[in-house]
Amino acid sequence: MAEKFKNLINGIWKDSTSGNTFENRNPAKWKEDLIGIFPSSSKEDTDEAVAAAKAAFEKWRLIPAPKRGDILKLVGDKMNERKDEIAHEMTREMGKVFAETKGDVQEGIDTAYYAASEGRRLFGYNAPSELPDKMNLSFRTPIGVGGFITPWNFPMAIPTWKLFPALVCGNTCVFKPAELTPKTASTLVEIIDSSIKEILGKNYIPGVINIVHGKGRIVGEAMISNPDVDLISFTGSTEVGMRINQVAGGSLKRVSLELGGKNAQIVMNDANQELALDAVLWGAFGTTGQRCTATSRLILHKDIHDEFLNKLTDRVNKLKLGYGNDKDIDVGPCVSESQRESVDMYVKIGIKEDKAKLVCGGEFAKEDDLSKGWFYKPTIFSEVKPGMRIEQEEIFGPVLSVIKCNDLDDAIKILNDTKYGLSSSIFTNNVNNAFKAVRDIKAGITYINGATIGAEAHMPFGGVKQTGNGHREGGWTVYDFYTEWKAVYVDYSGKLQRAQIDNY
Ligand code: UN1
Repeated sequence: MAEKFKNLINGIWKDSTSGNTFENRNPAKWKEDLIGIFPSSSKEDTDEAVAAAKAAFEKWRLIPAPKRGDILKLVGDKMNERKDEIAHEMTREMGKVFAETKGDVQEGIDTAYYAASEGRRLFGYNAPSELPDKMNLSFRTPIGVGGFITPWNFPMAIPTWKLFPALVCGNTCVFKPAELTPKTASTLVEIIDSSIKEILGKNYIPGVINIVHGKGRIVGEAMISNPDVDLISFTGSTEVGMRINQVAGGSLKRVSLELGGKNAQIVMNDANQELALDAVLWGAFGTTGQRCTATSRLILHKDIHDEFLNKLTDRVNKLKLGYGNDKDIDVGPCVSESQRESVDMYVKIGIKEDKAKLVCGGEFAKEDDLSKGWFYKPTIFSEVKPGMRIEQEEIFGPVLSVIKCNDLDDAIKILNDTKYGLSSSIFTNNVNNAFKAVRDIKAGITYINGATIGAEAHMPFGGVKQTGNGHREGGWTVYDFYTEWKAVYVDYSGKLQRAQIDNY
């Protein structure tokens, strides 16, 4: 019998009022491994969770921030203790290899400890008053109820990027995780709720963290249209992000969007080629290419193009596909059947419409046990030209487009010429090339001699153009999103002092 999971609303684990459920299955062994049954929740469940979060906010905002930080410290400790167990289960539900799911949990632990310490900072600033015997201060204050909608590719790290800073700042949370990775999300919420209980004891506040499983079309929609939700943080597709911005903007909610990417790695003729090869393999095929930061374009200088492509193809053909909890696996499956269909659709577009050259891969992987899951062979297209669909549209799978360039200016122009701007990378041993790239590449993240993936938890994370709406996650930058500023003027002169009038 598969385990049955519940929502957490107002401190109580309960089924959906709809009575509907959905299955969570292993993408590497689809038919044989049913992980759990989860509630497919209704608008009523979502509204109930928002009401609980709204009530909890009035108590939670009064808990001193360092105490809220202590809770996050305990959350980080618990995640650390359970790191391997959580990672194995995450590999089981979303497919990426165990080393990577451990990294995903570690990113959450880093974010927890960062948030814990921020509880003792949350700095505001003060400034001199223009009047005598008067003091000017400013404080960060919590906003209220946050709605959080997260994707399946980083089932632990991405929710922690949002929930942890939101909580330390004194906001309360309603969390709707991706339907493909509900188990990792449930574990995270159980850890947060039990840590609140342990630290607050008899003063435990139910409703600070709520999880409502189910469909974006129902739970997500209910969240973004509920007037009691004050802010929304979403990571996912540009299309859905635009819809959220429209609906949530209608009631002036604060909205943070982390959306698509079409990231490129440039390799110049003066680069360390072996290093650049390792990086592109990791950036393009790690996580089966299912990262917003994945390398989906490789821009090769014409002098090294042929040699580099040959070496890369050899290496790609040696990548070992399989279940990510088995030993020595390089690449797991696509997360779902429909995701694999979408990858295959783009490969067909690459061949038929774009007329690019298929160098390797380009089909489902079905040898032996691979036929049990949603495996796709790592794929390379060469002779890709700027403007082709496979060069412009986000594929979110193990497909790399190789483009030849003439020089640095040409490379940067090709790199910049998409509607997205998340991550980017250049391999060069010429310091002038490197600094020019840092200045001219239009992206939120640029790596010099590193792959496009692997951002660190304490650095600003996000992108330009249609990758987002200007906010950043990670580091202290995200604390601007989860707080409202309050300016406070203290007049101790004992008389009415009119600013801008009595002093000039
Ligand atoms: C994502 O794919 O949405 O920088 C997040 C990276 C990871 C996070 C990726 N730390 O690749």
